[in-house]
Amino acid sequence: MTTLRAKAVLIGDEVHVAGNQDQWGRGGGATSSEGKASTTVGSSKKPVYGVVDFEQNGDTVVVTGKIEGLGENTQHGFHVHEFGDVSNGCTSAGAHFNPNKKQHAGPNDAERHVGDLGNVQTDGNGVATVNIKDKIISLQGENSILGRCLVVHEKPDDLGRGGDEESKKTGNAGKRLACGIIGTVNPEKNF
Ligand SMILES: [Cu+2]
Ligand SMILES: [Zn+2]
Repeated sequence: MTTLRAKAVLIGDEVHVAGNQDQWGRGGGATSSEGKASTTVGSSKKPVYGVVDFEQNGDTVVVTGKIEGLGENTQHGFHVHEFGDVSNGCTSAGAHFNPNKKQHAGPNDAERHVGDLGNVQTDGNGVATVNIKDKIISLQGENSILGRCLVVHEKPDDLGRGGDEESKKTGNAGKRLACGIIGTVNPEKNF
């Protein structure tokens, strides 16, 4: 049996939005204080960019990859969101993937959104190395994350322990810095 694999390329929200801003006058996901997306992209700040691989090993999905352009020594909420749609930036990805109508929590909690993968931690260069093993997300069946969106946030996910209402919905992870659609990969090619 071939191993099920998938991949997501995370691209900054402002880059997704840049294309439709000039053309359509929309700009829902862009950071308002920064003005037009092109100025953000052209600045010296490194855009957020990442490649994340998924491999199904029995009931476990191994998630590995690197995301750069984040803050230095910071934590960032990391989730699968419900829609594989980035047409209006990461906003179009919708809410956390939550087919069973549960409350938001952390990856090790019995009750959680399927998409709740917790946080990624960056090093002193703003690079997060992703290395997660999870038994709730899947590359097949009801909990399949294929065709959905992987999102990395501005702030840490409080894992549902923030004590306010928003904590049980989003973990107070703030803006969506970057996102990418989780897609199938060529099974004959090693990543
Ligand atoms: Cu999220
Ligand atoms: Zn959640």
